[in-house]
Amino acid sequence: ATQAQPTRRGALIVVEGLDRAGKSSQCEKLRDYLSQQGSPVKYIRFPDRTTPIGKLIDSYLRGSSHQDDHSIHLLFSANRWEVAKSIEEEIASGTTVIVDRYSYSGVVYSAAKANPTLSLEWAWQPEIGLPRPDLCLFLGISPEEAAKRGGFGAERYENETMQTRVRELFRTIFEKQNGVSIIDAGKSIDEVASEIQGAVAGCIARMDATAPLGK
Ligand code: T5A
Ligand code: NA
Repeated sequence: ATQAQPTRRGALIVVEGLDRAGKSSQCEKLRDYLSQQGSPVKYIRFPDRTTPIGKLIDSYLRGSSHQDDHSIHLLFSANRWEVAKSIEEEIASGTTVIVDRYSYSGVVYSAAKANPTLSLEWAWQPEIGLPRPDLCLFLGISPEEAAKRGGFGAERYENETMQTRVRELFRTIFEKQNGVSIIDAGKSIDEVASEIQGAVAGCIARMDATAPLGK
């Protein structure tokens, strides 16, 4: 008698890191690599500037509009919640989803503003219940190396004070977080890509693909 195969879900892989660390370049390379291997894969990024909420975020980041710190924080979070269900559906159907920035960027950039009523703890609350990554890759890069890749751009947060605080806060949260792979993103694009491929293969081999995605 043949037994029905249990449905294998996809993995949720988050790529985080400092500005100019090469997150988007690496997400694209990972998507192409997995898809060449025959794995169904989808690449999404946050903020998703195309939705109505995303347009408010885009205008804020470009400096064309002002938002209260708490208010913009909740919009970034809402921008994730508006696609949470579709991420879960993709994963359940067997597709691996690669996410370019996620809740970690969400809490770190907001808490880095040092607003007295916007603590890391406060910032985490609206993220609770979002799909939980199976693997988080953190791309670390020195300020000097990042500057070689174009220096600061024109967007909000692209300044020395913010970037220094962001760097410290990322270190604080990733020191006590499980399931994080720290990657030296100062190496060449191909070296970083192959390190990421190794970490992703390890995660997929270890995870129980018959158990549902965490929250
Ligand atoms: N934010 C975001 C919040 O405040 N709250 C939130 O909840 C979220 C989700 C926009 C801002 O929003 C904040 C954080 C940000 O300040 P964004 O749109 O992701 O976030 O920012 P981007 O400007 O698109 O991305 P980054 O500047 O962070 O760049 P990436 O994606 O890390 O780097 P990438 O791949 O674009 O590469 C940058 C340059 O370096 C080169 C590339 O070719 C490119 O020119 N490069 C390399 N050069 C040499 N060696 C390598 N290994 C290289 N890898 C890439
Ligand atoms: Na990017």
